[in-house]
Amino acid sequence: MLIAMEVMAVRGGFNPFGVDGLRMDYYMMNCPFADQIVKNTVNRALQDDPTLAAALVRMHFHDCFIEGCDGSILIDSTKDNTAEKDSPGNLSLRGYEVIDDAKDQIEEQCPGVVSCADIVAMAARDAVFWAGGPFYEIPKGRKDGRRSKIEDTINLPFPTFNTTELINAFGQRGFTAQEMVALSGAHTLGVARCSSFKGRLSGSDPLLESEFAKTLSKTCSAGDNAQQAFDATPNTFDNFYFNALIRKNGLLFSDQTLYSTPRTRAIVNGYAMNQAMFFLDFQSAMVKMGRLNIKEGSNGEVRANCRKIN
Ligand code: HEM
Ligand SMILES: *[C@@H]1O[C@H](CO)[C@@H](O)[C@H](O)[C@H]1NC(C)=O
Ligand SMILES: CC(=O)N[C@H]1CO[C@H](CO)[C@@H](O)[C@@H]1O
Repeated sequence: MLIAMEVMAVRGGFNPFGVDGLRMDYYMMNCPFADQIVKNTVNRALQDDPTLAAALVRMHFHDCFIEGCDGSILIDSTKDNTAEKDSPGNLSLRGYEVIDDAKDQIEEQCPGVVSCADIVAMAARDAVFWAGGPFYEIPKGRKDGRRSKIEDTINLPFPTFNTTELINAFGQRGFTAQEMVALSGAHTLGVARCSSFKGRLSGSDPLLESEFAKTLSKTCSAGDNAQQAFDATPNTFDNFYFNALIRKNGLLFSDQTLYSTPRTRAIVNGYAMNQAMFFLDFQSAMVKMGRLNIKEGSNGEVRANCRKIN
């Protein structure tokens, strides 16, 4: 059986063990209820506050894009180290207490086994599904990293990026333009604060349509922290985001730019027309994102407390 699977893997067929050491059944023997605990915890939290679905999905993205999916986003700053989470531009990340809650319950059942990075990845998966998006199974076995530095957050894409810059930023991490557009579709959930898009209102943004500019100005009249939803259904995972781009109602420049170049415009049109296709591409891109620079073996650890390096 094992040999047969290895042969398949060599031939490039479906490999249940993954190309790295990640496996679907990684916790089957030593923490069989890990997935269930995360799912129940996320569902309970989202029942109380549906806006946390967006937060949990974004948390996984920021975790993976900085230093790989290694839970570095969860680390609290100490007197000697300012962590990723304390960078001004990224402060609107939320939902840390949901991860802590799941981790506490898991530690009670199987101490020292399940990494915080895996919990973040599972929580994002469960948040997408809870919000009406696709269910996708994810391989597990990520180890937690020991580095979390504010300066690393410079590696996140900026909301001012044009399509070329977005394709480059995601291309550097092995994503195609199509996968980048699919992942941007995560903006079907959640909100941005005025500070993230007010630069568009200075009159220099050729992609900003005048009616939509009025909407954004009105939002920003309430200050930098005033929130604007990415689409009409910010707590529902659907393809409305892509329809908004077609109507020139993309919230960030980095959203609307996807409709401005022929190559990505075709992808946006496709997802706006066919939600099932968006879901399919999104789930495989999320699984791929969840494999970015993962740490294994002695390159990482299983943190006892997600906020602190052991
Ligand atoms: C393509 C490049 C991307 C850029 C430039 C970008 C930028 C941003 C910005 C500026 C915000 C608003 C932050 C705020 O004002 O508080 C935001 C929110 C969000 N981002 Fe992205 N993002 C990108 C890709 C992604 C990806 C790949 C995901 C997940 C797979 C994601 C998930 C989210 C979610 C769910 C929110 C809403 C958060 C909430 O409501 O709490 N983003 N993004
Ligand atoms: C995108 O931005 C880069 C860097 O600022 C610039 O060189 C390039 O011309 C821009 N591309 C388009 C299509 O606007
Ligand atoms: C996307 C974003 O706003 N990133 C910012 C996170 O915080 C760092 C540190 O302030 C900034 O350099 C990034 O631009």
